[in-house]
Amino acid sequence: MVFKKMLKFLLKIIILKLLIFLPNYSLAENQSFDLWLKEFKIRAVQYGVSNNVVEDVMSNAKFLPKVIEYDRYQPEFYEDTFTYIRKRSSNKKVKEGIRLYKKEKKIIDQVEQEFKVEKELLLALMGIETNFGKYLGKMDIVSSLATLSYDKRRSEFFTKELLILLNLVDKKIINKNILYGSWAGAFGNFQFMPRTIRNYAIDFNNNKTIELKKTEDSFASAANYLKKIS
Ligand SMILES: [Ca+2]
Repeated sequence: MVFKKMLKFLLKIIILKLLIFLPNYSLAENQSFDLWLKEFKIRAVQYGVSNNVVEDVMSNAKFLPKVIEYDRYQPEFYEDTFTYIRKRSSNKKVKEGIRLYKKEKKIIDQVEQEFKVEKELLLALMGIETNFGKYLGKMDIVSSLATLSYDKRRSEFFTKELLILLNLVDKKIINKNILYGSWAGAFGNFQFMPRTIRNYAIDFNNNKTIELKKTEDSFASAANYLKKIS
């Protein structure tokens, strides 16, 4: 039962993802990254982030050409649909999900009951996003978001994401030392963007910090997200 249901969700999520990411190519000239950074820091302080956190977190922000490359060549576009789906949904993936479920049964069942979100959906989503926590991404997401903010293509969107992230660090909701994730700034087992963290993430085990790379907080946060958007 878990097997079939999860496979069904895997396919559904992949198709949704394919529909969401529509290509949008427009290149424009950029000012220098350093100048952008200077202006961004001023904006962040105006946004309400403390000066210390802005200086501390942004001091290591770098322009990452690779991020721009990824942004222009997302797999949704350079793989044909069949290859894309085949790579991401398989019986093997479902089996891995079941293995994780057996290991974390207590927490996952608790989350399912409390939020009324099916565990198979949560597992399928985690399988698609990070292959059950195996690919959390190793990018410094402050630099990823800075690069995409600096880049003209979707500057406003990513600037806002970066401001929200700094705000979360400032409020000590998110630890600044673990900000590694995807090239687009997504973070944790379910690849939440900063805005999703702010709006939906939960400190499920009540230890005063939201740990989206750990089962408890990440499953509860994903369940809360799915419950609220449905
Ligand atoms: Ca926590």
